[in-house]
Amino acid sequence: MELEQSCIFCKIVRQEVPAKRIAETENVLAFFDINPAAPTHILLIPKLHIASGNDLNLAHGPLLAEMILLATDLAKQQQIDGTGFRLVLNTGPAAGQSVDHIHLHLLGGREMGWPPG
Ligand code: DGP
Repeated sequence: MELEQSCIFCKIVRQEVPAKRIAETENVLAFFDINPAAPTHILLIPKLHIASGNDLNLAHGPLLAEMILLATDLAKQQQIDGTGFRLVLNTGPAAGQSVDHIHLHLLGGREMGWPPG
């Protein structure tokens, strides 16, 4: 509970911290990343606090589907579906997870290398 009170993304959900929101569903909020790494860079988060991908289980299946389908809808809306886009779920410090509330990055609008750095 204490973690959820101080979590920056929970604060965005509660509108205690401003964010440029683009879409939401019953369980998912989408907003533009404050530090974009691509011409289109949107974050999709569950409205309820889940700290990391390590905390996911089968019961989260419908939520994950909701996140991915909203991301693909937004990719169409942002017109990056044709050129291509990337969905990223950084999990843990070595992968670069800096906010302990799961977030799916939707990145597009530029060429991307593989493997990612
Ligand atoms: P990651 O490194 O995977 O944990 O990505 C966290 C992302 O969250 C990073 O790209 C910057 C973004 N971010 C952090 N704080 C805020 C915020 O207060 N508002 C918005 N819009 N994005 C944020």
